[in-house]
Amino acid sequence: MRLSRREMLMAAGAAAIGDTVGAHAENRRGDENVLWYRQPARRWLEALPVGNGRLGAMVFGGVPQERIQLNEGTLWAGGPHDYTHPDAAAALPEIRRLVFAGEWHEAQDLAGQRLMGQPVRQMPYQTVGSLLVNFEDAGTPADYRRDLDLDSAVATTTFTAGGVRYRREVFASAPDQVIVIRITADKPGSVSFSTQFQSPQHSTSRASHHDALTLTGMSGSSQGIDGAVRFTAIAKVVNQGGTSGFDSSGVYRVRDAEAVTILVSMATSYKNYENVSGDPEEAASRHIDAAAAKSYDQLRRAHADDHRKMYRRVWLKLASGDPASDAEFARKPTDERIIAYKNGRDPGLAALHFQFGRYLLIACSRPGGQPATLQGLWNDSLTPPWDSKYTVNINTEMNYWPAGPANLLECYAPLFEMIRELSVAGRRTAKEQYGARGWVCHHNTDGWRGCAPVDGPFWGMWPSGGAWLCKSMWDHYEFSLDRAELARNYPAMKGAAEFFLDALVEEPTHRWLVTCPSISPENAHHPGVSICAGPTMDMQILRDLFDAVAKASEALGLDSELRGRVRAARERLAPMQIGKAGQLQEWMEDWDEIAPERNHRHVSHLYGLHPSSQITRRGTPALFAAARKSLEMRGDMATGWSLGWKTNLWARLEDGDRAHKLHTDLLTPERTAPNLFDLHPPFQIDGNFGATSGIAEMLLQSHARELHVLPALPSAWPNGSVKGLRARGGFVVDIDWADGAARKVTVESHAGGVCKLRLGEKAASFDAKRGGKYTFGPDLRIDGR
Ligand code: FUC
Repeated sequence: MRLSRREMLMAAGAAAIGDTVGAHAENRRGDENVLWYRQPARRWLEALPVGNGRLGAMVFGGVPQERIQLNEGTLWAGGPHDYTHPDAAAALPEIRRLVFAGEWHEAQDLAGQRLMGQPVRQMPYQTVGSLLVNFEDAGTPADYRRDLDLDSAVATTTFTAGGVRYRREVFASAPDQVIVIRITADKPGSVSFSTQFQSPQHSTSRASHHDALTLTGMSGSSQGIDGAVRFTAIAKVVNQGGTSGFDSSGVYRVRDAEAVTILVSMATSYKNYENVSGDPEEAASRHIDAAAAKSYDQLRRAHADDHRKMYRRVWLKLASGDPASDAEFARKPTDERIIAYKNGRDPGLAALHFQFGRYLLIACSRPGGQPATLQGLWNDSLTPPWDSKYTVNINTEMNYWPAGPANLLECYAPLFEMIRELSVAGRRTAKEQYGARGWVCHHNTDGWRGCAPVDGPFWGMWPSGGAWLCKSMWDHYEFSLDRAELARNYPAMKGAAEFFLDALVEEPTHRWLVTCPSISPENAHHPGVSICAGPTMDMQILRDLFDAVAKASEALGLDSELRGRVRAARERLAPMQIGKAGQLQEWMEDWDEIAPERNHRHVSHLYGLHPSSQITRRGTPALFAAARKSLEMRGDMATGWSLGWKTNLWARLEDGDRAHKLHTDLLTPERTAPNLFDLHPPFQIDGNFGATSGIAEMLLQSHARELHVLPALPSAWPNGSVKGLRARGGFVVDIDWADGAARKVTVESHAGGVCKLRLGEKAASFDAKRGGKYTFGPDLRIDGR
């Protein structure tokens, strides 16, 4: 590793290291983008996440021992596997008959025997282990601080011990594909430690030819399928001054150094869901050698520049009418702010929570990597909750809700890659289990792109997961108008539609086309049974899918015959219906009031209100009122992600105070960990992304073919500004508001075309030029072009 001039000066003890930014003084915008703490993390949910889309780490900031818990996004237990249950299709006619006859228990039992995947559970995403750094003679620390700067994506720990000021910085670099740990002190020769890997995997640690520690192992077996993913982690220590090397007992030690950089590289043999023949040692070595040829400053600058290209697209400032109170909250450490948040009286914390969701998406979902799992990229276990995989009956989709509005469209890339893979893997499931063309994916998938129903029929007998995933492809197009990306994704969308054209059945009473068997995700309509025909959510999802395929085929000039067929099928789907209580019915029958779990966390039938736009205030007022009634009937109390969804739903209902109340319920210690990770509980990252999307929906909506500015501004945020939100139609919007009303709105058009702008009951349209930027005052008059 070459040393830069500044590093050499530092190594000579010539440069003092500042408390917060110090030698790396940067254009920071104050603490509003920083999570910080006065003590080290005692448990995983206090540690701070860094990630580059493939490599993830949780930083504990301990004084005698630093623990860096490590993840590599492709380390899945088991190996390539197709869960399809062959010949399941033969049982379908009888199951359908039983469902239409109202013999749900019999239908559900038969589905359990004949339709479930083999095996009936999928495989978990797993941890690599941890790198431990043990410091000698650390003494009692003073002036301790640990923080995560969302703007530079660097986790920093500083403290004074034995008269020496120590500083550690940790980041996960996307340009250099390594995790970088930098340890410095303000007195020469003060950095001494030993380091080692620790892993719950079957693995071995050894000294390697890189003068480094190398951990190699194999992912665990699961569901009777042997672990087949080989992995390598390399930690290379580069010290300035002092001595370093393996001691006689094989421990790597650094003594009396001025400064040390530890580079951590990880790779696995996973190439894709069918192929695990990669060479992890080669890949991990390649990245470590390339990074070791650069100075710490170079690595850090390249990392921060790369991260900021995405992060700095959006800035958010939220303020109450009481600047002194806002400032007092802002001075508190993040964990104390979460405890104090009860009444939602800290708008700065809501803004930090919004930006943290954006930070997490950048850190865990980058082109070339895997999509965000239930825990994003961060998991310290071999057997995490729900296997830390992809639950596609809400959770995976929710992870990507902020990608459009919060201006991070490229974060969709791994999700789209997964959907394209599912569109291949799910063909066999469609054929064998339904005798249908196209492809299908049920309520879960994993690293092996499982598509068959799993976990038992009550939860798994739901054929619409793949169709819902396809909505994100159409969302991407609506936000970006990027036809090339649409063309890449269209075959998967088309295949999903083809499946339903074959697999929908006519229901006997109205001759509507419906899914059967299906469920309204995870909710029983009668005690113990969820199996049914044509639940409202399926019909809404299919209306969106057929619509998207018709519009996409038109935009791409393809498949006019198919377009006609999906449009015709769309007209015959069971309609949304309003029940006796004035609610939007969750099922084809009016069962909402007799269903056993009235407060069930899933609000599936409200998909039509959000994320879909089939229910709008001005377009479908009766359904809009019914959706509100359904949400009232469900009540507010829920798990983390459900609160996140309800925040979005209340925002779409244009009730800012209620949306704010739901977000406040989410941002309390019961639902948010000290490190701001969402708690179902346990930790599930979807609530973070749901919250970020929900706040965006409170400030700007664009689903009803207009840019609706401040549609659901809560009274708790009378003043504020947001810069860089994206809207459908290729627009980017900045808003300044004061005393609860917009003062200035700027609309930038990336694609040109008519733009309709709404502010409360006032609306105005104008022709936007491609690249044009337009500013409006509160009266919606253009201030200049
Ligand atoms: C669905 C939800 C659970 C949990 C799990 C990962 O099954 O019903 O609440 O979020 O996914």
